Amino acid sequence: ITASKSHDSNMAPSFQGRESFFRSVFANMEKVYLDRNPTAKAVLDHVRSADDSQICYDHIAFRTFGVNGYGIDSIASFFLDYGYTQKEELRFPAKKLKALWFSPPSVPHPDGGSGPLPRVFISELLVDQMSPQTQTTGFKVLKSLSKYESKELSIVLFLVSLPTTPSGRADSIGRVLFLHFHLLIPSYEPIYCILETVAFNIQEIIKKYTEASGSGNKHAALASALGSLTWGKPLHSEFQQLARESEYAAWTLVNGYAVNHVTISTHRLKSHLKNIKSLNEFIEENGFRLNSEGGVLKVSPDGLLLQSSTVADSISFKFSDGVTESVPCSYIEFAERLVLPQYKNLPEKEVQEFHRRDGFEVGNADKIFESTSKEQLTRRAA
Ligand code: OOG
Ligand code: NI
Repeated sequence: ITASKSHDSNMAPSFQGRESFFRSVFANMEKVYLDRNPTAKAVLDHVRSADDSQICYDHIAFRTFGVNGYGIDSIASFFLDYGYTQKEELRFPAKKLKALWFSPPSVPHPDGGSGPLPRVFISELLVDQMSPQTQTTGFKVLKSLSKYESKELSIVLFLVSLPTTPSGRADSIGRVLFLHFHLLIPSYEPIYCILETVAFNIQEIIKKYTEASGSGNKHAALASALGSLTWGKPLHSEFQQLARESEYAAWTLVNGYAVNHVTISTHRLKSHLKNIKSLNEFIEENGFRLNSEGGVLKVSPDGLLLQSSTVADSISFKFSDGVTESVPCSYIEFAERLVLPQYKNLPEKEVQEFHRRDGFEVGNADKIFESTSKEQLTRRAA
């Protein structure tokens, strides 16, 4: 007995130590999230004051760039190392996204004050499916060779140099402009300046930042817990270009590995708020807007997974070129998992999490992704 006792006490601390380290990393990720997202914090406070149960998270979510080791695996490895199991894959062809979810290890004493661990939902942008062409948005004056100026008029004739075409093309643009001005003002002398095209390529912008982070992908969990980007801040124009093609890409460029959302498990609450429809009403009554994409309540085809979410908060972001603008940050989600048909006769007190609908649903998720979209955010400001 003595031997087995001492064996137990040798084992217990190592397991507890491991779990407590995991929980402390997780708590820091959550702290960064709550500090940055006043809506998420206020929603949790409101739910806590109306329902005196310990709030359980159904899941937490992250976004990543699916390129050169920066995708799902980069942040998943931390959860896998701490006992999580990889589950199903979800595909979002229109958004060019893929996601995986991970189930938590079972915790020996879930009610010992610490509560069960949440599922983890991680998505990635399929970067190689982004438009590969370099797109030109305009011209920037490189060097002005001469200028026509009179009291009434100030004209510069542009000699345009395109990086992709030899100077012949540039010269012809210059000539066209010259002819045009010559017709307007016959005395007009050709005046030249050199323009540089403003060109961008979505894939290259993403790779520029992920590559510049060095081995940042190996430290995704650390970055998330510290609330730091592993790459430098982008130019404002780069953020805008990405947003034009993929709002997800733009979000990930400025938020990196920060928690995208946590989800309150509504069926584990005690009050009437355990019903997600009541919770939605409660949230709206308290002045918060819910993501209305495809209707506020998202229901899986089997009717057993019900989800809703707030519209993301925005945060003021200083881009590397000095431009400061507000960018979308994170949101908070709600999920109610109903009891599976085979357990429908179980007395309510006996129902446990594994008796309920598990996993995620592409149709629901597709709409929840919109919680950070410009459309939902501007609807909010209106
Ligand atoms: C994830 C959206 C999907 C869910 O629970 O289905 C989702 C995201 O916005 O990154 O959270
Ligand atoms: Ni979610």
